[in-house]
Amino acid sequence: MNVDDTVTSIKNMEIRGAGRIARAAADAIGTMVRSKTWNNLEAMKKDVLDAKAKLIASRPTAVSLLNGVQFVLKGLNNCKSVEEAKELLTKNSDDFIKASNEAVERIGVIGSRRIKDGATIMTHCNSSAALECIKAAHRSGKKVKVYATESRPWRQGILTVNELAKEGIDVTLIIDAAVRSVMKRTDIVIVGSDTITSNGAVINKIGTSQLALAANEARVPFIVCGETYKISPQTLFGDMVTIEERDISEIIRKGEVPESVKVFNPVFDSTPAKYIDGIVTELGIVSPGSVYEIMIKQFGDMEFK
Ligand code: RUB
Repeated sequence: MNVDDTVTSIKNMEIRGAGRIARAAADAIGTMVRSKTWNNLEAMKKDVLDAKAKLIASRPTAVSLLNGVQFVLKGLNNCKSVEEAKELLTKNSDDFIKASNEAVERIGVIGSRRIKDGATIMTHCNSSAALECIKAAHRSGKKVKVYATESRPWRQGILTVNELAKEGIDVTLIIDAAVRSVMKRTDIVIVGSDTITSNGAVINKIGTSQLALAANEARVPFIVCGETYKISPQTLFGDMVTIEERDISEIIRKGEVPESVKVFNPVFDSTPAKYIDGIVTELGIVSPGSVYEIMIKQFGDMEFK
């Protein structure tokens, strides 16, 4: 898919989920670099940087998008010719997509070890990484039961229940307001992440922090899954994560309430580190307090800004 179509698909949520949008953005740059011809390196760099700007603006919260694109552009400034730059960026794009898919698979294997045979799991929204843990546990022969939240307003929970049911997993759909009540029957919560900050807080679908509070109150372990490129090095320097606000038409039909009524539609929230028992990455399970070390290991040689 070309850059503009990818941007449109990300904006209108045809492509959604932090990992998927990062892979789509990497693929869009790879496709552009493969298919276009340039007379000089400066012209190519300009197009690539324009594409980067459009792609990273398509959804503001998931740092996976920025990190994925940065990965593809890594080394561009050292290239001496268009041919060299094309070869490098094409390889970077393929490498990122491969590594990203492998990371999800690895997270599934590692995270599944935290799921006991007979466990009842609660999940929120639709996270490939979180669902991979549940599927891997199921495939390894563990009997699991899942409560999946509806995740208003986009109802990504419908995707989740379909995906899990297809695998033959015992899954129950609940409304978001049922979280605290159903937590009593839950052994472990597993969710995904859009951005992980340097102090171990996790930004994920709106409502995630409610699951975390309810889990904390009920002494239920709260596990987050995130590929290491969900970590935001910028947060180390005080940058705040922008919480995306989407159109109110996602919540309310025109004319349903008087014009004077304000409607607010933030689509992500932040869960502080103190409510998180572990972050499952492709490198292993880390405590939220160890995010900084992982960040340095993974991003040490990259430009943070
Ligand atoms: C999706 C969402 C997911 C994370 C992680 O929100 O919050 O939990 O993106 O997903 P949206 P993954 O539907 O608004 O994009 O593990 O697939 O990267």
